[in-house]
Order: sequence, then C-alpha cells, then structure tokens
Amino acid sequence: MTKLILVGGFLGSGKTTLLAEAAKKLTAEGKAVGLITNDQAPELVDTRLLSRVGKGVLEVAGSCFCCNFNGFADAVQSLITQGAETIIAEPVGSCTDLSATILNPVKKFQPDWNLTPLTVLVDPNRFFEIVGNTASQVDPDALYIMKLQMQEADRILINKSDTLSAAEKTKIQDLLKKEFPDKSTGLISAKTGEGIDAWLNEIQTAKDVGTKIVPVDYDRYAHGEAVLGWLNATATVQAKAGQVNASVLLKALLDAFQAEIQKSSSEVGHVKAILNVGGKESVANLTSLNGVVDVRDVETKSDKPVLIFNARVQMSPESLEKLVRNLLAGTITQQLDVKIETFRCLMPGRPNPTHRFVETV
Ligand SMILES: Nc1nc2c(ncn2[C@@H]2O[C@H](COP(=O)(O)OP(=O)(O)OP(=O)(O)O)[C@@H](O)[C@H]2O)c(=O)[nH]1
Ligand SMILES: [Mg+2]
Repeated sequence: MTKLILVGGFLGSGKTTLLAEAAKKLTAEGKAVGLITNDQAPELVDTRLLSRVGKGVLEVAGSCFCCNFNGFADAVQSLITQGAETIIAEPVGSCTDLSATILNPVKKFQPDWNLTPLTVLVDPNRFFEIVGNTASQVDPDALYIMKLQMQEADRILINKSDTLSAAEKTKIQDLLKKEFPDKSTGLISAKTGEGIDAWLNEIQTAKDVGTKIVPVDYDRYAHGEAVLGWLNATATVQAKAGQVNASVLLKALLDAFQAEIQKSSSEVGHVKAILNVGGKESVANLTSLNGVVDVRDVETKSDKPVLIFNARVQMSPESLEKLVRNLLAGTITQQLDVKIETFRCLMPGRPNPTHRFVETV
C-alpha cells in the first residue's frame, strides 16, 4: 500500500528542504518516491528544486489542496499509477485545517492509501513569536494560522535546530511541553539531517493520523492569507557579455528586493528565486524581513537560462507587482537581458474547502 506523508507548516519553515532530504533517504533505501507541490499559482521554485530528487514531481497549482481535494487526489493517484511507493506532499504554507479537509476525507474516501501522521514544521523564530510572545511584525491573523497549524498537527517539529543554542533548544522544549502537553513534538534540522531518520521511521508505522480537528474562524483564516501579496514570475535571461555569476547576481537581486521592502516594513512570508545562467544554477531564499538572504548553487540538468521568482510578502499585490517589475528592469540588467515570460500577482482568495469533516474518522 502506498504511503502518503503530508508535511505542513508556514511559509519558509523548511518543508521543501525536508521533502528533498526525506526523498533522498527513501530513494537510497530503494523506494520509489513521488512528490507533490502546491501553490495558488503555477511556476514554482519548489517544483524545480524537487525535480532533482524522487521519481516524479507533480504540482497542484491554482488553489490549495483543501480547496481542490480532487486535484490533490488525482495527483496522488497519478503518482501511484507511475509506481510511487511513498508520496510526500507539501501543502501551501499559508494553509491550515488540513486534518478536517484532507486527512480525514482521505481516511474516509481513500482507505487504501496508507496515510501517516500530519507533520507540521515550524521555524524557531516564528515559534517564539507565536508561543513565546516575542515581538512580531507578522499580522495577528497570519500568526493565528500558524497557531492553528500546530494545534491540528499529529507531530510538531521545530525545524532549523542547527541555528539554535543549547539554551534556546531547552526553552523551545519547555514551551512545547507547556503549550502542547499531549502532542508528539521534537526538534529537527532539514538542512543537516538531524532527526530526519527518527521522524521518518516513526511516522511510517504510527497509527495516529488526523487525530485533531480544531475549530477554525474562517474569517480570520481568510484575512491571515489575504494580507499576503503573492507573486510568481518567470523570465528568460541572457548574459550580455562575458562571464556572469548566477549566485552573485541572484544575491544582488534579493538584496535589492529586501532593501525595498524594508522601506515599508513589509514582513516576509517567503521570497525565493532560482537563476540559471552562465552554466550554473543558484537558488536564493529570504524568510523574514530582516533575515539574511541565503544563496546556494544547486545541481541542474538544464542549461536553459531562466529566472523563477516567487514572493509572498505582507503587502498589496499591486505594490508587490510594481516593486518586482522595477527590480527586474533595473538591478541585474547591466549584466543580463531579462524577458518576462509569465507574471502572476494575486491575493489569496477565501478558503472554501471541498470537504470539511467536523469529527475524526
Ligand atoms: N539553517 C537551516 N535552514 C533551513 C533548514 N531547513 C530549511 N532551511 C532554509 O529555510 C529556507 C526556506 O526553506 P524551504 O524548504 O524552501 O521552506 P518551505 O517551508 O518549503 O517554504 P514555502 O514553500 O514557501 O512554504 C531556505 O533558505 C532553506 O535553506 C534547516 O534545517 N536549517
Ligand atoms: Mg516549499
């Protein structure tokens, strides 16, 4: 029976990084792994990143899994038909109420799928903002979504443990015990691999799946999503002359983006971009307004120069669109000709799930 693993958690918490690591580990054990990404719009950095690992990657784009249960189920079925033995799916980071709208409907309508406990990843800084009441620039309704994600989780994993001191780890463990005394919780690092084997082994035999359905105020949930401007763009790029360095250019692009949003103090959900040029492919991420732009080179099978830019920022879609169009016409154009191919900028609509269970199955 095909195993199905859902990894939720807010924007930038590390889901795609964990999916990639878990897929590598399972593939090394000889398992055929399928992956599913999800977004409000197509052209995803995540899909391109995950296409390097696993047997097949499918994208459910245009709405979240909950609002397009059938699209999600079709993607799972299609990967099963292609021979996937384990499927790992990443719902949109601003999505919650998954136990009521995905896990319990799957248990009822797709009893043949071997569903594992709902895992929710949390960034440690966001965890302190939600549970530890440290100052936050995040809209209160977006914080409400993050709290719901933890409340409904079968497993809460505080990710990025490699960035934490021993004292911070102890503080997190104490807060987890106090706030979620009945839940299975832990610390992992999707980056270094710490805790991934233990998590994977444990969830694959566990039986507590979709155990917690929590009441959700859909007005607050809708507002928490609507405060985010959402932008997915792609462009073909061409070096003007001589050698260009993909990671240097990408860092310049995201640094310039960060400098602009700092002027309006617009908190970041997640800004991520891929640039393939000069025979190299680099990826860059920014997960908070005053965070550090993380840039790294990644393996690629494609030598087609391209830029993919995905931004989820606490600002209006109109302002976000203007900012990114100006940026693409400015920062990197001394070295690159940039031709925008696709450009979608939107505000997520009100969530309207296909199914919503009120009790666990
Ligand atoms: N230091 C550290 N960074 C991490 C870890 N896991 C992920 N990151 C970084 O966090 C950023 C976001 O990671 P992603 O895996 O793209 O996050 P995500 O949850 O998939 O984000 P969305 O798809 O936008 O919801 C990237 O810069 C990752 O390299 C970790 O364990 N440690
Ligand atoms: Mg992701």
